[in-house]
Amino acid sequence: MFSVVRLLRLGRTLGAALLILCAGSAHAAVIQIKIENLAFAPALVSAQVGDTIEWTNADFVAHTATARDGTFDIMLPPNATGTVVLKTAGTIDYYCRVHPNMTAQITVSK
Ligand SMILES: [Cu+2]
Repeated sequence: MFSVVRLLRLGRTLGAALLILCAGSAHAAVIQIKIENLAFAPALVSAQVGDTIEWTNADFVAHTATARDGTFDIMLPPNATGTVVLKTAGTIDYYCRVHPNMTAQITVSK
């Protein structure tokens, strides 16, 4: 026969196991950013570690997505698509090396 104390302990153990399962089951997302008319759209995005950012250049000129901290530097010829997987939490400021006034930001949370 289970005592009440034993049942409570079992419940707590199951609860902890469920929490771990839920934490591990977050699905990575693909976040799309379009480059059009010399601008990143949206310029501000929020993401999570493990998510993928996918840029598509809809302009007739080449652009880059270049992180100021050196995390990534992606060439984007006209009609090209480029991706990066976000590995660490933090704020990433990036810009286009061809048009330095094109700036944008990704906020990555855990
Ligand atoms: Cu550009």
